[in-house]
Amino acid sequence: MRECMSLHVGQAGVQIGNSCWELYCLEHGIQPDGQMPADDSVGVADSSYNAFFSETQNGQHVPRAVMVDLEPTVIDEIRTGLYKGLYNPMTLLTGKEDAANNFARGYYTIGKEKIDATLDVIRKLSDQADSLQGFLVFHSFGGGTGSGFTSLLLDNLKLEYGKKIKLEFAVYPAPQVSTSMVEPYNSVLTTHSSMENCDVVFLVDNEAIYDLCHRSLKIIRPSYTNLNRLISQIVSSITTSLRFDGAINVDMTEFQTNLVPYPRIHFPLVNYAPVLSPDQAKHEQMSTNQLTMSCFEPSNQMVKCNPQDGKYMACCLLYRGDIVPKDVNSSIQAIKNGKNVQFVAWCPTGFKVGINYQPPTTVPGGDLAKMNRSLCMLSNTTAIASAWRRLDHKFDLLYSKRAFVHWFVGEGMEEGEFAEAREDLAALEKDYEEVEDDADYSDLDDDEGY
Ligand SMILES: Nc1nc2c(ncn2[C@@H]2O[C@H](COP(=O)(O)OP(=O)(O)OP(=O)(O)O)[C@@H](O)[C@H]2O)c(=O)[nH]1
Ligand SMILES: [Mg+2]
Repeated sequence: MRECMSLHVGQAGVQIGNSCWELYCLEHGIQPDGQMPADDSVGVADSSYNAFFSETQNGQHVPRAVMVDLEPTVIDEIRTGLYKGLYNPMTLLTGKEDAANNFARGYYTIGKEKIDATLDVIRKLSDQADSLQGFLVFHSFGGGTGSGFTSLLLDNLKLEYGKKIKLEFAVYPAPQVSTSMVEPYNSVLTTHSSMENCDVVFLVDNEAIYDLCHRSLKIIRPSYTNLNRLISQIVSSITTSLRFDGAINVDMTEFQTNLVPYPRIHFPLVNYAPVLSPDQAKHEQMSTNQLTMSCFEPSNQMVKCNPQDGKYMACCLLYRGDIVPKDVNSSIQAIKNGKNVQFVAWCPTGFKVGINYQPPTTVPGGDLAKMNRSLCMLSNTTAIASAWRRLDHKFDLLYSKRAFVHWFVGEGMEEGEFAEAREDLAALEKDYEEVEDDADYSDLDDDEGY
């Protein structure tokens, strides 16, 4: 048993978490009160879900999750909602006052008051586990808690659980649903601060998700609930190998090994298909080949960028449902033969494949059609560097006028941290350029920023 602990920080982290745990429960047949009728029946050999749920003496399945927000309202919704009986109340942590969209409040002033209590709960859950594999951390880049408190937490996790894997799901800010002016600051500060504390970061660009909901699911004005339901499908696909036994299942460490050629180049692009509403799905059945092809389309990306402008370093394909390995092989062959997917010269065009034979589950009354197969692709492409360029540009516009900086300095931050963080992001952009050109990389592992 290799347990995984989920940490949900700030509004976005908690609300996405809520949606993920709802979906996990449906997938594993766990009721909102934690009971799992199928668990008692004889012959249930697969208990991999216990990596994500701990089981109490009376048969209740409790998420190995900690939710923390510096203010109470978001977590109060869970405390009073349908799934209130699912969580251990000890693992729902709230403060009195939020970080007001300010990294420095989340990291220094307000966050400091909550960090010990949070670490205590994490320690308790970790003590209950036989062999904790690592952490999944959910948060926004833009919020004060999501950026600042997450960074503080990761600093502490590094000290206490140095070797354990840390995967992040981070919400990349989008103008459509933006909540503050200073999101570029918070994003750059938290990315800099977590660069060395995190192994893999899956970016979820709210603009890309919003467009998918709007265009593909025909939702006129998508709400956070709509966005989060789609995000949770993706999180579920990425974590199936951790929660299910399967014939061709790939371990999480194995994905990491395959996806991250250099420690800092750890932001894979996620694609998902099919994204169809129940109405559309009546007319469409996708073959494995069509599914694979459509997963390579830019409209199915979770971050807005153009893969044609970059090169791939690695590619993992996570299939679910009614899938035959032979069809997967021929689909990959077709992709390789196409001109669209260009790999860096130093990397063989290897595709890593995972198959989970259980079809994707949908939430009753949700936006996604019930399909008998789906595909989630994780690729490390240099094209994602454009997401950093966009963010850095917005940072520069604000910072050139030192706009809003006093709010951060007033909460204990030194102005020098802004420049330092921004330089680190410039170095990251440069790192992507270097891996893309086909020169000699023998010095990439030494001290030059790698
Ligand atoms: N996808 C998604 N994004 C969200 C959600 N809630 C907030 N966001 C985004 O997250 C950013 C704001 O951060 P929040 O997570 O609300 O802030 P917080 O972490 O609670 O921090 P403070 O409120 O400042 O203490 C904006 O970019 C929002 O668009 C959500 O439920 N889903
Ligand atoms: Mg908040």
